[in-house]
Amino acid sequence: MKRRNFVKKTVLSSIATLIGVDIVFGTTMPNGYQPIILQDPDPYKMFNKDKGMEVLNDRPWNIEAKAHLLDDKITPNKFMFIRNNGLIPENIESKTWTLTIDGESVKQQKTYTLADLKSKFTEYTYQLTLECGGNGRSEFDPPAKGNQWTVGAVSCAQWTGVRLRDILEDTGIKDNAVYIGYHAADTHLSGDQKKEPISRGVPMSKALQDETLLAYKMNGEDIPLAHGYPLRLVAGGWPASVSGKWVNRISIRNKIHDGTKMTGTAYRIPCESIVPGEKVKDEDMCIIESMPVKSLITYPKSGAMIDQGKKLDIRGHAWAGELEVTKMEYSIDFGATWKECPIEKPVNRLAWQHFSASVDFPKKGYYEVWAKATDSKGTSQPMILPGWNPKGYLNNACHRIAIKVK
Ligand SMILES: Nc1nc2c(c(=O)[nH]1)N[C@H]1C(S)=C(S)[C@@H](COP(=O)(O)O)O[C@H]1N2
Ligand SMILES: [Mo]
Repeated sequence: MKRRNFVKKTVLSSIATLIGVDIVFGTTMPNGYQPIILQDPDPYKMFNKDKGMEVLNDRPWNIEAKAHLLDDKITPNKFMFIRNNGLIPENIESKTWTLTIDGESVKQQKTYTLADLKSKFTEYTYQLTLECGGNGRSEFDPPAKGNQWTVGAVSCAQWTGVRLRDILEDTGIKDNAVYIGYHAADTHLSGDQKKEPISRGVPMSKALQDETLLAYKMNGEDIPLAHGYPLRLVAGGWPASVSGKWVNRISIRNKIHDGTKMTGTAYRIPCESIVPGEKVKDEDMCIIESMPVKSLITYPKSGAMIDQGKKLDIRGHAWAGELEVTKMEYSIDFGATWKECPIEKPVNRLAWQHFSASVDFPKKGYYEVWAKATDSKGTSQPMILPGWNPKGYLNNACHRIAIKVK
């Protein structure tokens, strides 16, 4: 065999290995051609995301928004961050999808189709804030491993579905129930079907709240595949990792759920604050529950320029886990002084709230606008980084934007 043909044959067979089947007309395939099936997928097209979104990882897919993209009161899909721990399930058939409720503390194990859920239970719609526990991780020092989220791993879409409580009451809950844990259809990165990428849960008190939904719609439409089609758990105000996507089983547990990413440093922080970098004993780690108070300036975009003598209208959102934001302030002098501005009531519990202000700048030059929210218990956002923790969770430092007055 001529060397050129030999090279082509070996290249062909290695491409065929990647594809998994033979390339039937491989000999007529142009030299150096990359078959479409091996070309990199365009995540923006694949997930219908705005081109301004930032891809942090492609295996698994992790994509975040930027502050100015989150200006809408209800986050549309194109600006919604994607956080995956494993591989998105393929070939989902909503007609044959089922949800099973089982576990040590279920009275009667039951399995429901989506049609059962929709016909047997009352439908509710809530706008719910979902923020990744690791949002803001990129600022921690020493750095924490994981996706380097800046500020854009938060969303507040409108979710429609049935109350988890109604389903759990339909199966019956034993007196010894402590926690629920979800199981889902995504695949572990290793491809090992026995391993779960993530399987988290919440205490019964959170599971039984009015706003904890098993949702089949997002913003009035079928949930986009990347966000959990055809069924996802939505528990607003808590780290979004408890809002299981592609959920097909929920266990009522007689102990704290011990699924993947419930233990060690995953979604757990030192119960007491520690020196940055310090090792923490396993028994001194606590599971993250309600997310801390936080806010985001969504208009204008950082770096905006305005003319001297003009006021600048700023706006954004604030949220506080299980609590409400009761006070909103901004500073243009690096936090030396603060001015209060109006904060709207949430449309429903666990939805983010909106603030706006008309800001006056005394003269030409560089400024930063810092925003600070305070929750109903009187806790405010820290101006800079809060307590260090091994995985870089819960960075709720004041959001800051740059402004030039010319
Ligand atoms: N089945 C499943 N559910 C999941 C995840 C996952 O990887 N698999 N990631 C969780 C995490 S860590 C977050 S922050 C949210 C992200 O939700 P989103 O991708 O819809 O924004 O989904 C949670 N639910
Ligand atoms: Mo997350």
